[in-house]
Order: sequence, then C-alpha cells, then structure tokens
Amino acid sequence: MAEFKIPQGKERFVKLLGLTVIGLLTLLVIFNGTSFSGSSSLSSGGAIKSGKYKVDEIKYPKYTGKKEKATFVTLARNSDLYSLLPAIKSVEDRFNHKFQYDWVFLNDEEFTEEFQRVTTSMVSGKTKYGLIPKEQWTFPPHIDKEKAAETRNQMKEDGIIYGDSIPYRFMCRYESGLFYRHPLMEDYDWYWRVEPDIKLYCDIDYDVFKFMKDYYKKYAFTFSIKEYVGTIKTLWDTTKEFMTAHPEHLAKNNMLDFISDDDGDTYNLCHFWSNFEIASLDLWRSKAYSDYFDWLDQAGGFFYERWGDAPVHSIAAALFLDRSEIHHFDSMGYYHPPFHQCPVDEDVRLNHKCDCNPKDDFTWKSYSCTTKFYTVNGMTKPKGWHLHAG
Ligand SMILES: Nc1nc2c(ncn2[C@@H]2O[C@H](COP(=O)(O)OP(=O)(O)O)[C@@H](O)[C@H]2O)c(=O)[nH]1
Ligand SMILES: [Mg+2]
Repeated sequence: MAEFKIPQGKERFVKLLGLTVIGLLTLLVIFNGTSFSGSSSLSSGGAIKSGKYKVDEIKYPKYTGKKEKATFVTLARNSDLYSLLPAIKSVEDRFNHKFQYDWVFLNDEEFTEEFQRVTTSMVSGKTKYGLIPKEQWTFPPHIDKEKAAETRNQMKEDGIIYGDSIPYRFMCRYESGLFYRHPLMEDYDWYWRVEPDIKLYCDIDYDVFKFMKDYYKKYAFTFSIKEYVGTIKTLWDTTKEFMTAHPEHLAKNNMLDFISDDDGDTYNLCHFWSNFEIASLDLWRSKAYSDYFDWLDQAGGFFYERWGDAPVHSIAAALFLDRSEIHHFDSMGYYHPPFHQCPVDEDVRLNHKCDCNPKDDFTWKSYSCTTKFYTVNGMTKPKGWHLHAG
C-alpha cells in the first residue's frame, strides 16, 4: 500500500494549522459555556418582576407556547406566608414552571414587603398583590350585628368549627361572591385557587386551563364531601326560594341529582371542596350567579349562620351549569388538611410520579361524595376504586 507523505516544508504549515483549529475550538467551547450559564437560556421577563422586586431569574426555559388568560389566586394573611410557601412550591414544581401562569394574591390588609418579596421569588409567572376594599370585608349594612353575634355565641357552644369567627365569615362571603370582582382579576378568564398547606402529589404534564377550555369545562374539583349541617341550616330553603323566583337561571341539563337525593326537596350536603377550584370566571360573572349571590347575601346567612363558599359555589355550579361542564381532576393527587387525594390506580401514580400513599385516598370513602358524582353522571370509576371505599 502506498504511504501518504506530506512533502517537507509543508509539514510545519499543517502543524500550525492544526494548532490554530484546536485553539479556535477551545475558545468557542469556553464562550458557549459562559453564555449558557448566563442569561440567554433562562426565563422569564428578566430579573424584575412585579414592578419593584428584584429576584434571581428562575431556572426554567421560558414557555413560549400559547397560554390561556388564566391565573392562580390565593387569599391570604401576611401570617400565612410560611405555610403558603410549600404549597406554591408544590404547584410550581408539579405544574406551573412548565407554563408560567400568573399568581394573584389578595388580602384584607396590605401585604408586607417580605410577603411580596418571598412569594415573588417562588412563582414562575408574574405576581400581583391586591388589597380588598374595606367595604367588602365587613358586615354589609343590612346585617343586624347583634343577631349575628348571637349566632356566633351559639355556634361556639355547639362546638362548630370557626363557629365564633368573624373573619372566617368575611372570608367565606368574599370567596363566594367578591374575589372575582377584584380589579386584578379582570385580566383573566380562568383561575386556579390555592390555599396554604396544600400539596400536589402528581406531575401535571398538560395545560389544565387549555384542557378546561378545549373540553368546555367551567368548574373543576378534586374533592367532594358533606357539609356540617349546623353551618347551613337555611341555605337550601333560601336556594329553593331563589329557584322559584328565577327559574330562567336553571340549566336544562343541570346536576341537581348530585346535591339532592329527593329531586330538590332537601339538600344532601354534598359539595366540592373549594380550597381547590379551577374554574371559569365567567361562571361567577354570569347574571345567574350574580342574582344568586345577591339573593343569599340579602338573606344574611353568611352571618346569621356560617354559610361556606364551598356549598354556595357547588350548589350554583350544579344548578346553573350543564352537568358536562363540571369536571373531576382524578389524577392530580392533592392534599388539604386533613384529606388526601391519591390516585388509586397504580399506572396513574407511576406515570405521574405521584408521591402519595393510595391507602390515604379519601375520594372513594363513604364521607366523600365523589362516588355519587361518578354514579349520577354514568362515569367509569378507576381501576381498584372499591378496594379504597369504606
Ligand atoms: N386575608 C385573609 N385571608 C384569610 C383570612 N382567613 C382565612 N383566609 C384565607 O382564606 C383561605 C381559607 O382559610 P383557611 O384558614 O384555609 O380555612 P379552611 O381551609 O376552611 O380551614 C386561606 O387561603 C386563608 O389564607 C383572613 O382573615 N384574612
Ligand atoms: Mg384551607
């Protein structure tokens, strides 16, 4: 075989060329490395978020796909900050870092600098902080304060949870009929409510807001449960009066059979647990819901009893929506003390990296109403659900 030989004289030139190429490549690698760990691959909106707070840039690639007009929303006190942080982190890690939706925080007092600084550092989307107008966090003028005080004393004696609390009642009224009217919520069509101390157990790999829109859903829940009857003694009678006065607001294909076992005569106490809600703001902005909230508010049960936003929202969703517009998120995995939702189907848990114990799952237990939800809607329950009932 003929040997290839570089002619003498050209040998030095080839060596020099080789060294130059190696040098250039090294420079290129160093240069690229620097820019990679700098700002070019990082997200989102630069270092300044929410106006004045400067935080480290988040380490996820900026999401550039289409997004819905949606936000997280959290009502909180400044003192809730450190029980809220793990909740935000969990939602960000399991879902939001992929889509970077905004987060609206609402409070009846000004949020502290610390609250804003720390939460802003946790959220991948924009953060916004709203003050609730004083007149929305007080007794409405038509409420007899003495009568309301009597109820609170009685409920305290009866050992009803939050029975003697005034702020809890302001909170329930605000979440029922006012949060979606806050100016910061005007930018959005959809919201996901998050509370302190909650946790998501499973990865969510798709945009839930897009899912809601694409599948014509208006209200979605994880848990359903029965309400303490002592807190809503006249809520159903007041609702029946409303239905008689406003039959035009009832959806044709409504889900009355989820909330009543006797065709509307009595309320069976089933409601969606509203500490988790993903819903369309249009539902609450509708004429039907505005009329319903005003009716309830005039009746005074937020103060003369202790009506919760959960039964109020649930009854409204069941009556004013087509049943197909209400959705159960069965594979998120969710915790709000003291209950766990943990998908009972192992395939679901492994596919979504759920870090929960299916033995803790509450979904199919007798005190939950979710079995009823599946039954009245003719839906198929997940594999192995009956092993977790009881
Ligand atoms: N700003 C403010 N938020 C409150 C107040 N009371 C409750 N919240 C918030 O309202 C939501 C429900 O309250 P929480 O204590 O979790 O009630 P529970 O889930 O029914 O036990 C949470 O997001 C709280 O942070 C209050 O007095 N002021
Ligand atoms: Mg809570």
